[in-house]
Amino acid sequence: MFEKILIANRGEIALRIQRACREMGIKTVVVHSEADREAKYVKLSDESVCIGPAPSAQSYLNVPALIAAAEVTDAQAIHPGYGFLSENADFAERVEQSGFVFIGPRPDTIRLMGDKVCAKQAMIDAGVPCVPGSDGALPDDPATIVKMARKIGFPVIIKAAGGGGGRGMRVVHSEASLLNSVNMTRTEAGAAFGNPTVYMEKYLANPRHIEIQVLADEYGNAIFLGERDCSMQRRHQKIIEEAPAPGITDEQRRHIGKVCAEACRRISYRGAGTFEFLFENGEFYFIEMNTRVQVEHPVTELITGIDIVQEQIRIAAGEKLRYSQEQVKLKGHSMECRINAEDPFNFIPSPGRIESYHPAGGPGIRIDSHIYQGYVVPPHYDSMVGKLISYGDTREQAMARMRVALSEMAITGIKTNIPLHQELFMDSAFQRGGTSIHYLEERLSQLKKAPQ
Ligand code: MV4
Repeated sequence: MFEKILIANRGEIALRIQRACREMGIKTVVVHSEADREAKYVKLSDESVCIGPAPSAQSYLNVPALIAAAEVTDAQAIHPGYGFLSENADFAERVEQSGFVFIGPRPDTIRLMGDKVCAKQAMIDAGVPCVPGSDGALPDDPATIVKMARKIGFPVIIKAAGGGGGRGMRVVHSEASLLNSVNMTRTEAGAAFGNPTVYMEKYLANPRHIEIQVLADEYGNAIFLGERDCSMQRRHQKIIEEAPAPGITDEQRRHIGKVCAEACRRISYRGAGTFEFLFENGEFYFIEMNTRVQVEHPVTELITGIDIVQEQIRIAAGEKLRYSQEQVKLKGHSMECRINAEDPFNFIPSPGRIESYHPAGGPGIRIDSHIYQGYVVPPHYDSMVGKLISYGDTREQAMARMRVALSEMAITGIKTNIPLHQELFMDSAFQRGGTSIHYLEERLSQLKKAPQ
């Protein structure tokens, strides 16, 4: 096992990774920007290195500074967390070339999944169900594009191969706007991702977003850890996640889970990963694969009892998976509220000093957060300041515990989205479960039209 790991991230996930390391007896190096110097998790680490000024381009995305920090501290491995450089194949490659272990998949796997056309082709080859579409990059010939769209049937969606997570895509409702939309998406994709390649899919009007968590080792072992429903989102920012997904049968879960684990073996996947699907009319359609630990991993941890970050570290150290599929038992229900420093209804960021902090607690409550009274939320980064996670024997119990926790939780000095979560946990459609990816935005526009 590693003796020392460098954590190339900040905030709650830096603390989460540090906790996993400390529990395993691994020393930690935390890198931080000038804006994060005073954070408590920085002081809790065995060593810390300032890697640059506040803007992430000069600190958390500064590859030479990160490699130098690993060199001067004699770290053996680097955990990238999520966001920042976590899905940057060039970074993973530089880490390995410099003699460190990258805690994640091999660089070529990250590169494969980063190109959404290649990723989809790999999944089709591996037997994963995908959204019907162009089966590869769109050609230049306008007549062929029109023919493809007619065959798929309108509406269609044009997506950039270099996009993902909602960036670089455009819905097309009729033939009249097709070629113009393709050209605009190409131009934007070329500018944003340096790759003008686009592809076409049938546009699913009202799907849910359901994802499968997997773990795979270097020896061809791969398992799935059930699914998460992440449909409650606004502008591609998830705000509530849960596991398992309401209404998914054991049969559906076993089937799609087996397909994902098999795909991992097929592509020799290594580490933790997530297969993202759209789910509509009882069918799963693969859209993307994430090759990092995700924000919402705790809901899976709570229903499986498996520490996903520790497993990432063990796999990176060359250990075999410690669980067979039969040993993975899903039990109970878990929900997660992302707590953001922002206005709860207009979403304007609200950085600043936390004057008081009263965390929630009690049975079935977990908080993953680096905040404390007196902590200053810097304005330079993502507004998420923590995650409130509940667990119960049933979905109803997990929801009831979340309602109590949301009423106890008090953060003053900055605005947070806790009031929005309180409203959503009283919402009858959400209480029934199974709302689509469009539900929150529709609900918010109703609130705007009819205040109170
Ligand atoms: C889609 C889709 C409908 N049909 N693809 C958005 C993020 C990226 N991961 C894929 N996305 C979508 N792809 C087809 N063929 C709708 C979305 C989508 C979405 C997906 C997941 C979560 C939130 C979303 C919000 C808007 C659109």
